Amino acid sequence: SNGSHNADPSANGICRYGKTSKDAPLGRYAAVRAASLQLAAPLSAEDQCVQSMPDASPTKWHLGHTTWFFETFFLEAHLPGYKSFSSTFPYLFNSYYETIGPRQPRPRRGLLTRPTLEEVLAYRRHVDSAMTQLLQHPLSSALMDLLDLGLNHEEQHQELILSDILHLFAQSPLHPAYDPRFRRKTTEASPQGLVGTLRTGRPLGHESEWLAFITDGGYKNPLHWLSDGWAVAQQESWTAPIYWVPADDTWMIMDLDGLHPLDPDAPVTHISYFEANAFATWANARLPTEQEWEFAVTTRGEALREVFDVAWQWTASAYSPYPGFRPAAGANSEYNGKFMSGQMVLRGGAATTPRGHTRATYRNFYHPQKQWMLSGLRLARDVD
Ligand code: AVJ
Ligand code: FE
Repeated sequence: SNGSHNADPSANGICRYGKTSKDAPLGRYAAVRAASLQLAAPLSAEDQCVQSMPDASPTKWHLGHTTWFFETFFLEAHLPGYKSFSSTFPYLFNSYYETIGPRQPRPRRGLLTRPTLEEVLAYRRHVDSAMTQLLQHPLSSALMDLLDLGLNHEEQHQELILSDILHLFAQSPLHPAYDPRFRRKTTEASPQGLVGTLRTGRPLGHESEWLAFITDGGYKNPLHWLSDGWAVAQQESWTAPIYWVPADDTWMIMDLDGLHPLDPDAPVTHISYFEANAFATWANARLPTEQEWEFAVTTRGEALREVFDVAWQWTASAYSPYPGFRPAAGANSEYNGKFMSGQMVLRGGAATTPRGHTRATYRNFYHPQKQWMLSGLRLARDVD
């Protein structure tokens, strides 16, 4: 892991914590597990039970699922004599592992009023105490790798908790703030562009530029759009990014700090690949491939801003296996490999990504029509 990003730990009012692979396993485990609870702390039990759409999960489910992951892959498999917490929780908290067994359908996770939040928290304590036992002994290198996976998995769900709670709160007429101190960063001047065959005017589209795209009829002109994107934009009547709320003759933006006026200097966030691509076409530019993105960041990273700590950046690359990719052995072969169809790669990191989680080679991925995660864009232009 690389903890050099997000230099100001309190920048967003979002909990950041220390975690490097040099730390002892038990310390790393405890820090990551505690961070999930800290993220949930501002939320009521009601907030944590509701599911706003099939892609989003209740916070309570995230807290149970990450616990199930350690119970299933560590404790059941590697702690002799481990007593499972409940015979029904594996059905409730298995996400998508066909090889593990049947599960609650994803769109119905919000119907789980039972177990109560208290019971899920007791599940966490039960698993944490067994994990503490396991981690006190020296770990084989296979178990060390599995611990990396389990901790990175929980960190991915920490970011998902925030994406999902924002989507939930955006449905509320009260527009609640998750954390009134959360502030999106505004883009500093960044004249330098990408190197090699590319350059960028500015790294991320500002809200004022996105506004220009809208007022120029960007959402109404099929010529900017990919056919699949145009179809979903019509189907779902897209006129602006999902968290833009019309107000008189301007826009308000819903974010983790609640509803606030559009900030012309803030980078645009929560956009689908289709919107990013349409904007790039309109702006006479394109999205970089993931190889171009990585080359620029690893060779000229210090000249680029907002690489890891504002919004994940869509690339023009499909989430396909690299040559030589082999899924992990066993049930965890289902972790990533089976999703390598129909999704696009995002690079970088976001304001909601746990500190030290991401790196220049990290491949995030989502379906091209999804908008609720903390996505943004970085433009590329061919040098003529
Ligand atoms: C990498 C964010 C697309 O949400 O499915 C969570 C993360 N993997 N549990 C997802 C993940 C397994 C993954 N994304
Ligand atoms: Fe998961």
